[in-house]
Order: sequence, then C-alpha cells, then structure tokens
Amino acid sequence: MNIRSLDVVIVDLPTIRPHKLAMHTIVMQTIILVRVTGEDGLEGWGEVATIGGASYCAETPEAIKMNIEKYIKPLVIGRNAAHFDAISYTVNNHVVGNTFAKAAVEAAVIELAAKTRGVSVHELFGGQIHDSLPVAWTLASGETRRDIEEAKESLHAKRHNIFKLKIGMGDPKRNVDHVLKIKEAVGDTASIRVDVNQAWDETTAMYCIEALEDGGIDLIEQPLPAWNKEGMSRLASRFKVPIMADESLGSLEEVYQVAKHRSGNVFSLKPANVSGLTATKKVAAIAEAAGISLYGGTMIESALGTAICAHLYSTIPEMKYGTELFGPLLFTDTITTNAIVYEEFQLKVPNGPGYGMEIDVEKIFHYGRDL
Ligand code: MUC
Ligand code: MG
Repeated sequence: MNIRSLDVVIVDLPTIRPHKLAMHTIVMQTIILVRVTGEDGLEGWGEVATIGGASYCAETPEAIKMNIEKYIKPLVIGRNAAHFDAISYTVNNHVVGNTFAKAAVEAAVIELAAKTRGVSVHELFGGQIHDSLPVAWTLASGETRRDIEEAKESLHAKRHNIFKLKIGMGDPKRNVDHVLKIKEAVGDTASIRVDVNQAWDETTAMYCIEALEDGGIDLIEQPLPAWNKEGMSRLASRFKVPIMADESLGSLEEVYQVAKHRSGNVFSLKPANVSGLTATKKVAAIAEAAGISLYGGTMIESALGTAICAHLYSTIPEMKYGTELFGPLLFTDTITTNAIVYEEFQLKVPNGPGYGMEIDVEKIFHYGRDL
C-alpha cells in the first residue's frame, strides 16, 4: 500500500501525580503522534514519548515534529508501507540521528503495512512468543510513605510486583535510605529496582550500590552518565547486583560497544533510542549473542505507544527482567477508545490489525497542540 500522506501532532497528557526523575518532574507528558494514510484511506499510527522537553534527551517534541515534516516525510510519501525496512534504510541514508523522529514514523509505516495485510504487527516480526508481559511500576512520588502505599495497593490488586524507584534527584545517601525502607516494607513479595538516570559519579555509585546490594535490591539502572561506559564496566564487574544500561544505548553502534565492554549486564530496550522497532530487534540480537539479559523499557508512552512496544517485545524470546510498559496507568486520560489490559501482574498484548488500538480522534483534538 503506497503512502499518500503523513501528519504529525504533539499531544500533552496530564499525569495522575507528579513523576519525579533526576532531571525533571513530569506532570504533563508530551507524546508525538504520526499518522500515515495509504492510497485507499487505511491509516497507520505511530508514537514516541519524550520526557521534560530537552531535559532527558536531545530531541525535543517540537524538533521531532519539525524534522519529520521537513526531512523525513518527503522520503516516505509514495513508498510502499510493506517495505518498511527499505524505507528506514532510505531515511537513515539521508537523516543523521533523530532516533525518536525515525521511530515514530517507522511505527506508523509498520502499522499501515500490518493493516494492509489484516494482521497484527507482531506477525511482521516473526510471530508472538508471549501473549502477555510482566510489567513494573515506577514509584516516583518523591515521598517514602506514599511510595510504600502505592506499592502495597499495587500488590494487593495484583497489578505489579516489580517496582522501580527513581533515585537520581537529591542526596544519594537519603535516597538509598528511602529505597531500603521500601524494600523493608514489601520484603520478598516484590522485586525492588532503582533507576539513577545517570546522576551519580563513580565514587558515589560505589558506596550506594554496595548498600543497595546488601539491602537486597535486584537491579541498578544507569547509575553513571551515558558517556561513562568504562565506569559502567567497572561497576558491572565489581558488583553481583546487575547493572542495567539505558541512556548509554543511544544507537546500534553504542549497543555493540556496551556489549563488547560489558558496560552493563542487562539492556533496557527502547525503540525510540535506536530509531524504531526493527533496530530494537537488532539490539535484542546483539544482547542475545553477548549473553546480556533484556528488559522492556519505556519512555512513558500512551496506550498506543505502549502497544507498539508490547508488540515487538512479545516477539523476543527471553525478557528476563520483564517490562515497564506502565505508561497508560500514569495518565488521567487516554487517546484510544480501547484500553490496554493489565491483570495478574501482566500486560496483555493487544491483538487485532496493526497494534490493536483504536485512536480516539476527539481526544487528540482535546489534548493536541495547535489543532
Ligand atoms: C527511564 O529512564 O527509564 C521510564 C520510566 C520512568 O519512570 O522513567 C522512564 C525513563
Ligand atoms: Mg531509565
């Protein structure tokens, strides 16, 4: 099916509570939606989410929209969506970087390709291995008591038994204390992990990780800045608790380097970091070949973006650390008419043509910018 048109819209979705990361507190999450329309009117939708404008990564929502419209769209119009890998090859030959922009466009093209054949996207990636995926919740209210309450409610509702704590903001020792209090409150009923979002230097990481390891914490995500791959290697070989690479996996070439030098023994998959689903499958292959474990990361996408990630993750044999596709649960509203189902500590991978999600156009007009 040849692509006739491509549109981009920026959407701001309010969150149910402030979500505190090292570099930004999210109260309004910005997502970028791409719609490609085929010659017979069939539509494919793509999404990427960003965190805090320019504070999490170099691509801002406004730059993503502009770069898609000006530089990527002309390379995609008129092409056959079924050739999505060939289209990405063309785009990569003409556009440097811009992995978020490329990921949003590729996701839309892939959905159009799947809908043209009347199949789910996971079928285009070799078929589903998992029909549901374990899903973590991020405790990031910034208050120990509230986080413990959130964790206990979640366990009781059988929604999550994996919790990730954002501890990159503020005093490291107090943060470690906060984590250990939560671990003490939930005991062995849940897996407690931390995400430092690059905030520590190596010496801070040494004493904090030691205390976290002794306290029974299961995973340490991106303790050092993305550039400090040598430091990450030293931490990964020094501690028994696994060190996960997230922000340091900004391209396939970086993924290879991180694998080769073991600058982390778990990888967080994120389609937006590496320009989309096809590249994410390659990240999984590099990790598999290197004996590195996988985790299905998120940039806190809406229901559509969550379904996009879930379709791909469902085709990857071993996601040892589960996923954190909790995005829709953090928002007060949704841009789809159907919801992602969460039950028994898992996310059910939506089925149906494409990603299995129906866009609610009225909601897009409500939350979209400049519409
Ligand atoms: C990140 O660094 O992993 C994912 C969940 C969350 O709370 O923040 C993001 C980004
Ligand atoms: Mg992270």
